[in-house]
Amino acid sequence: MEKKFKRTLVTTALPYANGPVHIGHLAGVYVPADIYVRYLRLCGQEVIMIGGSDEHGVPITIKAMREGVTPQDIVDRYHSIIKESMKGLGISFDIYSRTTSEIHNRTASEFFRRLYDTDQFVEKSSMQLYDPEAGQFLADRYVTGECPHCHNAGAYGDQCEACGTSLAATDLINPKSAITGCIPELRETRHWFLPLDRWEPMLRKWILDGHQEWKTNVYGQCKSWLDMGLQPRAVSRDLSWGVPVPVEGAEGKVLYVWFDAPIGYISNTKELLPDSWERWWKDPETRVINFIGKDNIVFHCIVFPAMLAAYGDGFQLPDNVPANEFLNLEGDKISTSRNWAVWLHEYLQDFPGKQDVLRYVLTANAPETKDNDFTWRDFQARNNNELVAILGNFVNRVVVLMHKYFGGEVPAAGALQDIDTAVLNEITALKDSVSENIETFHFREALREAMNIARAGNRYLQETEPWKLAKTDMARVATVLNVAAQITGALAVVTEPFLPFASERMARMLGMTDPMDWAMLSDVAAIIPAGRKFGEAELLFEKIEDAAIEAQTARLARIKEENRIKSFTPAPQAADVDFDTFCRADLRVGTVVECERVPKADKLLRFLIDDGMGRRTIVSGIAKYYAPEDLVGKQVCFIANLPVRKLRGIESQGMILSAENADGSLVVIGPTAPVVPGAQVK
Ligand code: B3M
Ligand code: ZN
Repeated sequence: MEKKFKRTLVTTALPYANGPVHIGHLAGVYVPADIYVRYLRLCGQEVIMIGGSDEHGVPITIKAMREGVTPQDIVDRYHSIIKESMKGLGISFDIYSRTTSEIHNRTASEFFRRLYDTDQFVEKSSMQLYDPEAGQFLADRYVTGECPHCHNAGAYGDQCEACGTSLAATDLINPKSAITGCIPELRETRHWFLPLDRWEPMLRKWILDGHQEWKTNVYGQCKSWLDMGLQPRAVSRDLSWGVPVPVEGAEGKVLYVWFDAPIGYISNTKELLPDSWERWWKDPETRVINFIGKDNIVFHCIVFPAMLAAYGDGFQLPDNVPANEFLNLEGDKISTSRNWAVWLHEYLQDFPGKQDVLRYVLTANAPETKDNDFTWRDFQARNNNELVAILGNFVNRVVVLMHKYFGGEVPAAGALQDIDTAVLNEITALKDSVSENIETFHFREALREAMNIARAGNRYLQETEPWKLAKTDMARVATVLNVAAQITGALAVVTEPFLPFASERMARMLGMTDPMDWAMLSDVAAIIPAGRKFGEAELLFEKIEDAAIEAQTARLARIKEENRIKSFTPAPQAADVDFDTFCRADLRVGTVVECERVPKADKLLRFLIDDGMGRRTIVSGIAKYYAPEDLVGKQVCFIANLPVRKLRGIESQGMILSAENADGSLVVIGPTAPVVPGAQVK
């Protein structure tokens, strides 16, 4: 790629250490960032990738409170799960640190202090929600209530997740403390605000005039924020968990998590490169790229740049902020609190050795321009029909044929025919397209083009049929397999950013012992020299069977059911009924003598009940929930004095009582010990 800049600093949003990372985080941030960084490294560029856990903020303290442990326990637990699992997936951070580190504390504190000393803040008193029972102010997620915009009842004090609006706790209708559940009162408190309005002209010029090349979702969000007019934003909170506000008289106040977290990018660079970190932040020849999800756009494009500009001292603003949209799971929004996610650490356990499959599916389906859906069926299909059938199959065929005809040693090519030059030209065009797409953050398209190299390879073998030529013209077979070997070599290089594990195995199979680089593709006819000895053929990918997919979909079905039960709210109590009216309903116990399905009615069962007075027929709509034979001999409660009703031609003499479950299913009500048939229920 062209070298306008000397080096690239890639930052990845710091995930909150209040839970493990899931496929949404990966598709939105870490997989695309890793593809980008691996590609730049292959191109021989100077690049570092900065990551780390975001260990402050209210979600962490709330989780600690609910579990009865300390916030430090929570962040220790999830930081190590996140760090290990990212490594397991091959996300190649140069550093993955944390915002509870000593160096971060110092850096964030010093950052605040400098802005304070240079009058970059305004100090204001305002009325904030206070929980008198807990004896503390309720910042951000410590308050829930009704969203003033969309009227979702479960909005948080900093944001409504239903409509995406960012809120102040005092905006909520009917606010409630998440600590004690009590209704908060307003109390006065003093905070520091960053006057974003002062930076509006700079931000307008920098983004709206200077970065029209940004993704439309990013540019559009910035424009609408700027057009609404920027307001001062509080950068401190009344909390005990966080970086203390380094100002006298600020006891009990910490930096707002969104003030300290982006400074984490700087602290982590310092931790990685104590002597040269400034080069990565302050040299205009360094290019900073922030990979984030769409809910983080305003913080990275408006707030953090304003902080950096206020700090001065040469800090560079990001050159690009390639934010993605969201990934859904099987049609529903991914949610940590509802456990609706595929967790990376669990995936790595359930699918050992299949890191590349997940990387592939998340890239092929990346939510680059719109929200997208992850489904297990698509995961299986992409593995079986693309990775196995196209990429794995091609590489395997070439290596097997090389062993069969040339003892595994790549023969020299003879004179190239048109079909040979055509396929080599096609590979050149495709690898250029991969480059161009990666450099412009179009990773899905880049991956498609990389796979098109394998498609072209398969087509080439199909058209040249070396297994037929082998009967008559071994010289021609040598040329064909030499060309095919070049295509496998191109694949080993081109797939490295996307599928690093498979790429490494390809390189081993192809005897590529030197480290790979993108420059090897400058002449695609000469990637693998004649005389190169191939290793044994191994399968790059294996089929994923239905059973593995069904285990995952069954797990999701279980979670859905658990969530339904958790979110069940009983219907409000009905209006009072006087006792005499109630007593007019004649409730009885009877024993089921016969029970069978009503033909052509999939909901209905016909019961014959021994009611102590004789036999009566009752038709009931519970066929979906019971096998008729299981009910025979059971005792049930029924209303005996309802008028007779005809259902499907059958006269039903009463109604069997049942309770409706959270999922709408029905459970028949009966006595807890045997009673005499015909007994009255009182
Ligand atoms: N922890 C928010 C999030 O995970 C946040 C990102 C910080 S980036 C500096 O959405
Ligand atoms: Zn809302």
